[in-house]
Amino acid sequence: PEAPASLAVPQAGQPGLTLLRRVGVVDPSSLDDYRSHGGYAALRRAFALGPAGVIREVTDAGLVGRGGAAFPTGVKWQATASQPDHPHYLVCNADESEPGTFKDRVLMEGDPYSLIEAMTIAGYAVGAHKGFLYLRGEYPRALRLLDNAIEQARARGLLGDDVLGQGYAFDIEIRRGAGAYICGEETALFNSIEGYRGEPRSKPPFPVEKGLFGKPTAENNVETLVNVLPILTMGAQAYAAIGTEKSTGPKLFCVSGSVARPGIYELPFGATLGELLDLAGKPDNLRAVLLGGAAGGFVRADEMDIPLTFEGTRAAGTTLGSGVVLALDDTVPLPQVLLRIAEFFRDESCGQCVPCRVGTVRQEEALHRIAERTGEAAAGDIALLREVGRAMRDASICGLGQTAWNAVESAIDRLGAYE
Ligand code: L3W
Ligand code: SF4
Repeated sequence: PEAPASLAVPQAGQPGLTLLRRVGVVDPSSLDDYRSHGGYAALRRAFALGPAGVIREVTDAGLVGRGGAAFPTGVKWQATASQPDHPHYLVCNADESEPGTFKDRVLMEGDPYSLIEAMTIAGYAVGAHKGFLYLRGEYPRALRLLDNAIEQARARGLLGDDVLGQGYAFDIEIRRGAGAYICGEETALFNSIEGYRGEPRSKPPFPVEKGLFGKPTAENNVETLVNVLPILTMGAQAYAAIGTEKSTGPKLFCVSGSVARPGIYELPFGATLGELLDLAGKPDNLRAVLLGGAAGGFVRADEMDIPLTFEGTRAAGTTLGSGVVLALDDTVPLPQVLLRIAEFFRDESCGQCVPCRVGTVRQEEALHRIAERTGEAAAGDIALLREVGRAMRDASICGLGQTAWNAVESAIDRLGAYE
């Protein structure tokens, strides 16, 4: 189905935004409008700096991945750029499928040229001449706008054999996902592009060495790439002054659930969970917040001081993930939410490895049983959940199986679910 045209950005048009500054302001189908709002200034600066200079800026800015794992982007780009094997590839992971995550969609629908410009810069930095944009299949509006943006950029010499007359060749091909969550895992995504089943590969080797078609590949999330534009236009130092020392820059948060104003919010890293929820309209009867999506964890309503940084959420025993903030008030039936999460993982497991294939089924079964019992009768199944959860975390090949028990564990230990 066609996505609605209105973008869920309560802050649209407000001053002081960095990543969202053009969203809801520019015409997303017009290259001229993008340029008149500062578009392509970052690419010009990139050509002035040269590939090594771009990587230095991104490293000095402290940019880390926004897909959930917070890996340093400069390290990834440097490792890709330095590989002797060729060709190098750039892959943009736009298969946004984490439940509760919709930030990349807003960027792509509201400011599609920014992603095309950022991919061109990333390709230049890592020595790639071809970029793949792997787009979630259920984002038809983003597809239309990105297709148009790529076509317009080609027509104006901003993609193609001689980008901006600088002698650098780069082009972008869009590939659509087909509804499988696992294809957002980088190596399953490569398999999908190559025409194989979307099953994760074992790492190492990491994609920087052997990625798409077995070649050195830099794979980055949409939001990560879009951050490169302000890094180059404002400079690494000014960018690093936003946020905290370890989590630099602005961050997009996907706020949904029991709040008055759900949508995408941009805040500097370091704002607290309470500050964000106040912006979104926190309910008086808030019971819990799911941070990081289905792969993340629950925190209680009295934990609003948690700083929204990678290090702050880690220290609080939870995760920031891709920026999901799903609020649940005390009318929401928690066992049903947990069952829905368990069902999701059981459904989306690719089935390649036993701990995840079997564990996600056993987890869902145990949760069904517990939902019908309490106290003593549930204790055995909670012990079973812990054992299965440990096996999935320790022995699964990829992040799906490794995180499939996170939300349930946190609901039991932090929220006292089933007590
Ligand atoms: C070179 C090394 N590269 C790691 C690279 C690696 C990857 C990146 C992060 O999962 C997480 C997951 C989800 N040399 C390297 C290296 N790399 N060591 O760094 O790697 P990794 O394995 O820590 O994570 P991952 O497999 O990319 C991502 C969590 O994010 N998540 C996200 C879900 C969904 C979305 C979405 O819908 N947009 O993001 C939610 O919490 O659980 O932990 O590139 O190659 N030595
Ligand atoms: Fe597939 Fe799950 Fe194993 Fe990942 S952990 S490879 S999704 S079976």
